[in-house]
Parts: sequence; C-alpha cells; structure tokens
Amino acid sequence: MKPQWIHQQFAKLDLKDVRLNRRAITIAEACAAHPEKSLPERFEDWAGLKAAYRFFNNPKVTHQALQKSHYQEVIEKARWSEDLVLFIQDGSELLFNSHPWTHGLGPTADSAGNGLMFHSCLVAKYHESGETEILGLSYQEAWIRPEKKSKDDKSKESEVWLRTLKKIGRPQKKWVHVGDRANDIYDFLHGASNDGWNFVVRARHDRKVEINGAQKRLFPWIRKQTAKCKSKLYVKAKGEEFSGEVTLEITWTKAKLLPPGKGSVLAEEEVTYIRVWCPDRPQLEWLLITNLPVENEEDVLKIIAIYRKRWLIEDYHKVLKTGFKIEDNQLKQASRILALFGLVGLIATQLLAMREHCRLSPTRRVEEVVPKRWIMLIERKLKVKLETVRDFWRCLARLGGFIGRKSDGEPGWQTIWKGYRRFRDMLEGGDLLY
Ligand SMILES: [Mn+2]
Repeated sequence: MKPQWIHQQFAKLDLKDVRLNRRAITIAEACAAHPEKSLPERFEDWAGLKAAYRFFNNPKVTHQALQKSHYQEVIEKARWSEDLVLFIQDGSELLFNSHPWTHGLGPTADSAGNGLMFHSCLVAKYHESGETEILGLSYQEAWIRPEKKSKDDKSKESEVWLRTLKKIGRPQKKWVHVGDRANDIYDFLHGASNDGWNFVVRARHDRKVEINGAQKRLFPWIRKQTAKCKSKLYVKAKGEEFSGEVTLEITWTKAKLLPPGKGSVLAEEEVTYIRVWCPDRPQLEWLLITNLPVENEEDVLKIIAIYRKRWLIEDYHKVLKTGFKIEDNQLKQASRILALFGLVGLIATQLLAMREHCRLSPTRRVEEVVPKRWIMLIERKLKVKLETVRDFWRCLARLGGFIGRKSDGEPGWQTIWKGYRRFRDMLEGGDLLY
C-alpha cells in the first residue's frame, strides 16, 4: 500500500490537536504496513506502542472524528463522477468473546455474543463495462447494543439505513443506493425516494401492493408471472451450493407500495419489482425492488448487474474482520475499541481498492503498478515470468493456496489475503538475499 494515501487521507483530519493528528498518521502507517498483526505486534518499541495506547485512550479520538474528513473527500469525488456511483450499505458485527477484560461491550446477533455492531456505506464508481472502482466510505456507524433490548431498540436500529443517507446529504442523479433484504423497510424506501435517491434493494416482505389498479399480495402474484426475458449468468454460491453458469428467467412489474397501517401519513410509492429465478434451482431466486426507470430488458439487466455489486460490501466487512487482528488488542474500554475500529475501517477500504485496481487494469504491464523488488521475488519463488498486473495478482493468490485451474475462476479475497501475508513475510524474511 502506498503511504501517500495515508497522508492524503489524513491531511484534513482534525482531532483538535496537532500532535494527535500527527500521531494518527504514524499509527495508520503501522496498521497499513502490517494489517495482519495485532496492535502490540505492529510497534517495534515499547514507546511506540505506549503512544498508540495513549492515542486511543484520548477522548478526542473517536470513530467519527477519525473518519469524518474521509467521508467528505469520498462524497466530493462521487459528485464529480461521470459514471454511476453506488452507495452500498450493510451491517455487521465484531465479536470479542475472548475479551473478558474489556468493559462496555454488548450483545450481538448471537445473544451469547460480546462485541460491537456496525453499519457501513461503501462508495464505488460503476463503469459502463461493469467494472467498479472503490472510492471509500461515505459513512460508518459503530455502536454497542444495550444489554436488554426492547422492541423499540430493534426498530430504532433499523433507522440506521435512512440516517446513513441523510448524513451523506443531497444525492446526485447518478447515485444509486444498494441494500440487501434487511433494507426492505417501508420508511426507508419512502424516505429515500423523498430525498431524491435512486435505490436497488432486495425485497424481503410479502407486501400488499397495487398492480394495474388492483391490490395483490406481491409474492404469490409475481411468482405466477412468466419470464419476459432470459439471461445467462455466472453464479458463485456459498459453501457446498452450486457454482457455474445458469440460465435465469426474469420478469418485472410496476407496483405501488401501500403505506403500512391505516391512516398512515406516508404517501404511496411507485416502484418496480424484478423477479429473477432459475427453474432448475428453486433456491435461486431474487426479488429486487427499485425506483430506477425500468422500461425494457436492457434496463432490467442493468439493475440486476448493479445489485450484483453488493458483494463489495461483504468483501469490505470480511477485510475488516479477518484482515486486521482488531480483536487482538489490550484496550480496556469498548469506547476505545470503537476508535481503533474507526482507523482500521478506513485502511480496509484501501486494501479493497488495491485489489479492485488490479482487477480494473489487469492487462497493464506489471512494472507500471508493482515495485520491481516484489516482481523479482515472486518470479524467483514461483519460477514464473510476470507480464501483466493480472499475472501478479494470481501469483499472490497462489502463495495463498490458489491452484488456478481454468474452472477456478478468479481467486477469492481470503486466498489473496493469505497470499499477501505470506508475501510480506517473504519480503521481511529477506528471501531476496539468496
Ligand atoms: Mn446485511
């Protein structure tokens, strides 16, 4: 990772103390250089580590204070984009079950959990070609769930989706919000539309909707419709499930969402529902809901393609959770862990961007992007000749256990990450010196 990025990111950082601003850069550099290490392992000397702990223990250093200037920069870039820009939101959690010494953590999805909840909005440019370029975060929230959660708390937690859009501010025409099933919330869809946001969200609720002037239950109605078009897609399912090319059938309909509850003050909402399914594999079905204009097959395929970019945020959260040993620190207060999380949350976007960059320009000559020393090391170790960026990337994955048969497709994040760690060890171990 290029350290210039860190200086750029933190140029506008304002922790209300010049020394703190400077310290933030030092710590961020250490995190970026050794993402896989725990906080104590990242600092060679005790003074450096002590300074890092002092930094995170300073009440001025909060998750939001660390990230705010980054959001502004990302939103500014999004404003000037000539491509579509996707704002992909999702929530996740960090578990600290092996942390009996940390005070102030809370339950997670698994009630036995002990940790923190978070919700991120990742921003990516979306090129016509289907490629994406990660810009960073436009907002992120991290919080501790209260010990005893009432129904009220639960519905309040779901307000984070709309609050996130409000924090971003007025959307541009080319901005599209993307969310998964947990995002199918009437108040959200209504509020987002009202604020001028385009959205593509996966439907979860069998709502009562109005189609061609008649009230229907959405799921049974749309499942009876025949396909309006077909499309071949490469599907990569989790775990033991099927991966490969499938022919999907697609239908869509305009519908009016009816406000929930009698006497609701909310207005009706015009949307399009899209159903994508595979007759041979009944478990494969998506129902999408969008307020983008849908007139023909081309529009629908574009919306499906946009939704398929949602995995970027899953990947980002994976990097955050497995790429950094964030659980492995000796911070005793949960509020301090939130601050550390704020810093790591930024750096993780860069690791993701680095990978996307390699995907975006796979045919570029490797010397233009990757340091010579790295190329030499890989070439010697794996007895290969690197030509393109893509070659380099696949070799990195090979170090992480990727075999690279034709049927394997592109290497996954975890494999690349493993390869990258091994590669760093090689660099540090002086493998070059033989
Ligand atoms: Mn989710």
